[in-house]
Amino acid sequence: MPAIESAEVLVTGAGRNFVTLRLRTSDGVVGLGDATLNGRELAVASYLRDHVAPLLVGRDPARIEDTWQYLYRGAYWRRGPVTMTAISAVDVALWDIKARVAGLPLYQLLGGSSRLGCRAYAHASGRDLPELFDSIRRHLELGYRAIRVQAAVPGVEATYGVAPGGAPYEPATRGTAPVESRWDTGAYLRFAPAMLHAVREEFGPALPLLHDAHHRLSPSEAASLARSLEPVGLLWLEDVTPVEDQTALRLVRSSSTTPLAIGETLNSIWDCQVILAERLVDYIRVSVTHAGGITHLRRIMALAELYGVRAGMHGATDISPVGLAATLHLALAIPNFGIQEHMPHAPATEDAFAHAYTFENGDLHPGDAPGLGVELDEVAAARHPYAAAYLPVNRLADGTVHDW
Ligand code: CS2
Ligand code: MG
Repeated sequence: MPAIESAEVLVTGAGRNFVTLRLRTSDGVVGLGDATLNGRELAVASYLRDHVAPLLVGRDPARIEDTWQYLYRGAYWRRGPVTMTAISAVDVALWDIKARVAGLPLYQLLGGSSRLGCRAYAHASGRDLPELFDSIRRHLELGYRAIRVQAAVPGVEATYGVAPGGAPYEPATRGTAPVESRWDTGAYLRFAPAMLHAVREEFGPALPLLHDAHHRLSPSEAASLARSLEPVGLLWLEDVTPVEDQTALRLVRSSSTTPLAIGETLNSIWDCQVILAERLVDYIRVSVTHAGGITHLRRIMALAELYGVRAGMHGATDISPVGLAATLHLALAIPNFGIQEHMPHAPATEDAFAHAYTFENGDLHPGDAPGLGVELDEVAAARHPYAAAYLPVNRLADGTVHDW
């Protein structure tokens, strides 16, 4: 019986910071898992190196479910982003190994493809409406058929989701402390509906549009925004309220028919149990990287399916190519796929991670290479060392810390 022979944790700053777990078996099969937790990368690297790698060596790589339960129940301390990102990386690396041994792309082990490709949405943004319209046009020319729309709120410096002058958006900034931004909910609520109505007017009724409120509103503020956006006909309105308060969505849901999405920071099925069972959203955004890997995401998506909720999995740049590939294999296979977020990675990231997944005519496809279809080029990765980077901290005008 082959055994796991080594478990290495590789940290790189190729394009941005990424943590990758590489498992190698006694018969020479290698599997990769994404262990990147934006702004807290080294905590997961240590969890894996100091507490998980020693337990993996000698184990049977084929026993994926048993290893998942061993790490989850066996730690006693359950859930949480650090633990679940570490378990995810192990789980994905084991699925990669199993599929490579079978000589099949991972989606074949998950039931085979349920669709031709996974429709992706792009991020368009602008510092004003003309810049936003240009950004939407550019993404439509690239082939995207669904667009997330964010724009700078007049009077609010550094609005969430707005790229600096055409450059790709990346919220984490390098340095020894987070950048601090200022937030004004009133200004946002006066601006956002007008901005989204203007986009709808300019681009016509058929283009699927999305918008992210990034956890900043109270239930009544969120309900009133969702209601005012009904005529815009969004594909979804994302993260209207802070996500750990699952029942906050009840008021929003009962007040409006605007479709809702939430979940990129959730990391277990228990965190979305109420949201799903009460049908409080239309799309659930948990990621393979942060919510327990393929093994656990499959359960969450099966529960979601029961309640008519579809997958809209997180795909920001801090999901590495390894994490994105894992997401796409699952997305291609499950019956209740909705749409996949896509923020292309930086050239240095693409150099370090060769991947079989493709983007064509607005769709992502995981490709047909065995396993995940991702190879890590250690030399290219090592050219870019890790450097501390943080997500911003958000404050109100009077200095109170607010949700970012
Ligand atoms: C976002 C992310 O993709 C999204 O919808 O909310 O940009 C998020 O802010 C980052 O992934 C944080 O790591
Ligand atoms: Mg988001």
